[in-house]
Amino acid sequence: MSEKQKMTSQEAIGMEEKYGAQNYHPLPVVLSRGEGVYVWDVEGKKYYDFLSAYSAVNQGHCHPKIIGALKDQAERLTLTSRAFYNDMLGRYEKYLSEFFGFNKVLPMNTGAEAVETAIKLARKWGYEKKGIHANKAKVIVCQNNFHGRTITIISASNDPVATENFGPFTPGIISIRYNDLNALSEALEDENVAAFLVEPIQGEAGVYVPDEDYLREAYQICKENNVLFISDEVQTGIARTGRLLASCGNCSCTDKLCSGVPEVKPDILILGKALSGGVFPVSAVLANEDIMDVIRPGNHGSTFGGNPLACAVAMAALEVVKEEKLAERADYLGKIFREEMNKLIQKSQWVKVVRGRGLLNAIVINDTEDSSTAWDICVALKENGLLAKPTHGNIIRFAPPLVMTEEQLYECIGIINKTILEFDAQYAEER
Ligand code: IF1
Repeated sequence: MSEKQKMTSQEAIGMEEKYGAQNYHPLPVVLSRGEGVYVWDVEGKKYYDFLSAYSAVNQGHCHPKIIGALKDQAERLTLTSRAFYNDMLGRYEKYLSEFFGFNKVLPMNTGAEAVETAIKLARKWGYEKKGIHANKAKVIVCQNNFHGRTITIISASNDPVATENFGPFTPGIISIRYNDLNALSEALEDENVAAFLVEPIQGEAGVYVPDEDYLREAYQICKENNVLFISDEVQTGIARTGRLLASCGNCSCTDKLCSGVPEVKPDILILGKALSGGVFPVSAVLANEDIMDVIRPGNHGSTFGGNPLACAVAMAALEVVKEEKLAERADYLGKIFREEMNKLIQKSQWVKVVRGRGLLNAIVINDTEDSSTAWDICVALKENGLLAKPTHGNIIRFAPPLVMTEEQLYECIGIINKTILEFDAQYAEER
């Protein structure tokens, strides 16, 4: 970019405010460059990224291998549509199937599209394989879920901010409490249920980790009732939680991390975000043939889904996960992080709880949900060189890129400690 084109943070924020729909309330920082675990603002200040674009940038910003694949493929062929075959899609589908241990892939773009796809697939399976009467199929979801922004998906949401004045909503959804097996058993008594859609860890709800045996048992009772278990791993997948998938013990991950973990192999697996390393939207629905074969030509699709550029980028992004052992790294660093946050809890009146798995963690701030404390802490963290974002008022999510080193993590823990203990000192002074 030429000097003339450069702008200040204030100018950039002003333009977004003037010309953009106001559907976000971002932290006041304007980023213009990223590399690995770091991002830089337009004034050149460097930050640790502790959001990773909501876990899309697990492989780190602008990973050279992924960007290399992007450039190579961009110079050859970017889009054919599915009206014709291309020489990358089959290769990618084979790679993805083997990587995650399924035998069929349906490629899409965004996470929400993949969730929609999974719901369509489950309904069609319900009618054609399970024998549910026409238009009666239901899908069970969990309270406080986050699966995306389309009308059908928000029909499954109980967040008033996401749903108010967007009705009428899609019927056929049953909402039950998360982490409640009795509620699931009860809901499964309805023979029109085609599927149970669940996040293995609820991200947006505030990184809510269910009981140890929840997913395995939930899967079991779904099987007993001939109901599909759909795992939304858009946020938890691709090594984020210290294993390749948060729900799956039966995949091709090379490491020992899966063993000893409750073995759940979802009937339908939904991936997005880090499937492309955050380069551009690439999502996928995976299932075995006996489910996927209800989808026939014309039933579903997307102009961009399965484009050769996405195929090249996603394969590179998954290679990086394997080569750089990102699941092991997330597992190891996550333990250090929670240990250190538990020490901070002893010292600070502002931090109540730390929870999470791998490098998907959150701290709960000791203040009311409508207080601005978590926001103020995030602004102070930004000043000290670390970017994170509050969720649900008083919760701060911490999800750095998984390529972080132990040394970098300790530096970040230092920043978090210093920032929060400054809040304690300030509070003591005010009293
Ligand atoms: C936004 C949250 C994260 C997801 C799961 C599907 C999707 C998402 C489990 C849809 C997307 C994003 C969307 C983003 C904020 C973000 C988010 F805070 F809202 F919940 F990550 F924590 N399933 N999550 O988490 O994927 O269509 O966006 O590609 O601003 O809406 P998408």
